[in-house]
Amino acid sequence: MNYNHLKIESKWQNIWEKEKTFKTEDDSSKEKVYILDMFPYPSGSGLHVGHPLGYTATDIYSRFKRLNNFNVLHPIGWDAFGLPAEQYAIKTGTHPRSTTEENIKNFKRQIKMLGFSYDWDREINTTDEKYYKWTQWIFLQIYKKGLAYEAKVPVNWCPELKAVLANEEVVDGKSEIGGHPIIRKPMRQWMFRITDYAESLLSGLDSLDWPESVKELQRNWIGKSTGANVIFNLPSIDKNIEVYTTRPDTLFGATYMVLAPEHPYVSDLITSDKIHILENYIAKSQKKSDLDRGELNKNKTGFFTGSYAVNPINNEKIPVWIADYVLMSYGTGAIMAVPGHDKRDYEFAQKFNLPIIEVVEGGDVRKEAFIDNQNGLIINSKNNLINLNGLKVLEGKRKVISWLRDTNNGSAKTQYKLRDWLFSRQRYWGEPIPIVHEDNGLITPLDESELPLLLPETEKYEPAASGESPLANIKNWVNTPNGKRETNTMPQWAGSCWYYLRYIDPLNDKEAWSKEKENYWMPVDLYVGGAEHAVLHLLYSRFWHHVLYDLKLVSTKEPFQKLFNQGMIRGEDGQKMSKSKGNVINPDIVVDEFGADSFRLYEMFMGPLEKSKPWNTKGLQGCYRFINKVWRICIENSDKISDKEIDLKTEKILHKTIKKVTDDLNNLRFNTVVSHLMIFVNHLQTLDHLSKDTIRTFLILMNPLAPHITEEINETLGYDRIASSSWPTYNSKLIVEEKQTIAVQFNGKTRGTIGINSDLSEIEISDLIKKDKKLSKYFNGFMVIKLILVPKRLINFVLKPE
Ligand code: ANZ
Repeated sequence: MNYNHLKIESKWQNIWEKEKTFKTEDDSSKEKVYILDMFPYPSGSGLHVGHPLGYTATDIYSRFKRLNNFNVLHPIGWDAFGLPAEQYAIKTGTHPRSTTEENIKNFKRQIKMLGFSYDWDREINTTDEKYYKWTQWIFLQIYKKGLAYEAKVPVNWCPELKAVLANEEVVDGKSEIGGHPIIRKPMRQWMFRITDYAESLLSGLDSLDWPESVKELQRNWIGKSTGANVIFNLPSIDKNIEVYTTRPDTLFGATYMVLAPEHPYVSDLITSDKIHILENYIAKSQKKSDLDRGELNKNKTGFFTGSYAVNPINNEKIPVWIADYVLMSYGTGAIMAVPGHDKRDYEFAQKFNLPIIEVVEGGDVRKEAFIDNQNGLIINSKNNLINLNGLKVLEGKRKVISWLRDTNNGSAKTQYKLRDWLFSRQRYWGEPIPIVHEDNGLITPLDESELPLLLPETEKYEPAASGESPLANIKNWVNTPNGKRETNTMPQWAGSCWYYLRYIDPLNDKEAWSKEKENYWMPVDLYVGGAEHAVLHLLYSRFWHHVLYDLKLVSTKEPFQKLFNQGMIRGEDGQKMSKSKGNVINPDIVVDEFGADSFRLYEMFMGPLEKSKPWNTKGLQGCYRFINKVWRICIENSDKISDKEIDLKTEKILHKTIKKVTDDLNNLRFNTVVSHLMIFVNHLQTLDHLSKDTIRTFLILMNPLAPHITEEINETLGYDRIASSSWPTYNSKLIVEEKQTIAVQFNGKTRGTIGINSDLSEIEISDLIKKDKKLSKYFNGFMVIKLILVPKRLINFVLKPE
């Protein structure tokens, strides 16, 4: 009997589907584990090999946990609103729904062919009205809590796409999709007050088991900074103006002031001869994004207003300038410029010949080194009101802040970089926002009983000429007896902000989820997905969750307890896979030729899950040969298998294998799991006699990774289904290990030694060496092309430059 992967795999997939093997019960007597994938956007090009990397990992972990008697929730669905289907509709007239349905069909076929153990009864689709009814319902809860508001804001307007894009959809002043130019244009929008949750989103991170790098990205995005607001007087217009500074200790070094061109005082401050300069300047500034004005701004521009401000600490008059490197959207839109210690101010002062005063010791002011010198001592900062000289920066800050407070010249202030979330889009293919603008001027949310507010049917998907969404053209939908419907729709982020809650109770038509079930299943115990979602998706969904928590609609403050980012699979040539490079691997072809089990095993064997790694057909073939070997040993040579007991050596190896596989699965170290299995099979190959029990135990260990072939062999041997069996345990007496020291060589040169357990595999030894303080450096800049292990003596890495 030859190994026929196509026959075996479709047989088991049909059985699982028919018997609903992986249906999850809301059985609260068992310990639960909620294992979540970032659900895919069903694009026209189908699944790429990166998707199954994460999905295979979570599938293995889910199967492992089920065998360990956990009640596992492992669902899948479709994040199916979004721009590509809409653009396709504009081009071809095909309704986005039918494009989306087609794509989902293809994705589903591909996911099913890989044998993933999802509970398909919980499948969700963000574009399904039964789903988006509740997305709209959550919008209403957020609105009623006072966290949604309308505002006229300058937005990224793309004349070509006729759509407003979010900042993250704009790259270098061009649209991320299509690369069309973007201009800034004020428009009425819906905003979410995510800034009210800045502190909550920041402090919540501390309790999470997430990669430190992702937490750091979120912290930077929220961008908390502490400092002071300082009040300066503007004698020419008899007004006070506030500036925000993180360095109140440098107040004696403020030699000029800068206002953002949009600052409300600007028009009062400039002398009449400069009005036209201002108008020109504002027009130019508004074409730039905040990023271009701030961080990326290398050639600073600006002009003098002709007016002066009075520095409260020394009563000196400093000139007031206008420049767009100061943003209206941050702090107060005005700054005290300290060119001695701020790089941006330094560049500006250099260009316009403004005075530079050093107030923190740290070398020559004209050199880079003095800037941001937080460790120096304060100098040049003394008068009859206050003396800061000799203080450290931190002490100086504290002293100035209390002086500001005591003299009513300012106060301590905390700022966040986080901006309110622009939540509306001028698109058709999104959730309608359940709001009516009444003729009497009132903004009225729909009653919950009126949900879902359905997307109206149309055949024209072009936005209105005004830039409003295509919905604005559908008059009989827009007009209600008392007013007009909101025509903006929600961004694609909306559906993915809460999908993990709907999986808990996907068919509930009375409420978004039942409290009881939510209480049992939340939080998500393991969330696996790509690092590209490190900031926005994870921040937005955490924001919704924090709000829902405050509304007592969910029982945990944070939604995702543990997060894992899988790495990227690159092309065989080491480059990012892309159609244009012709290096894309199509999973359909791989599965057809080698089978899902080999594919799954190979994706795990490629290397640690979090690493980015190149595809390698030879590696895949190696896994296919391994699977075939297992088949030969268990099926073709089955005459060697009997009920007789096995020898002690094999028994010991088996128990060590159980321990290692168990430990590594618990720690998501799937690549080493594969190598433990391979080593064990190599040992089996040397034996004349095999015990049926040993084979059965081995099949269970291998089942999470290669579920089809293991169930097939298991059935042939006459055992109950693995899917309804239990994970094996090991006898700790059988796994005492022997220590030994071996030499470590790189390209044949001995660079040190390492102490190991005698039964470690090549990969495990190599992992240890890569983590070793002294030895790991030899890998820098090199890749391993070959590994030679001489047992008990040495390991040699053959390297070549990367
Ligand atoms: C004086 C000063 C001296 C500053 C110094 C920095 C260093 P973060 O850390 O990002 O919060 N600033 C304030 N509002 C601004 C705005 N609307 N546009 C551009 N820049 C603005 O940075 C806060 C610092 O950025 C503030 O502290 C201010 O410059 C500037 F040695 O004030 B500082």
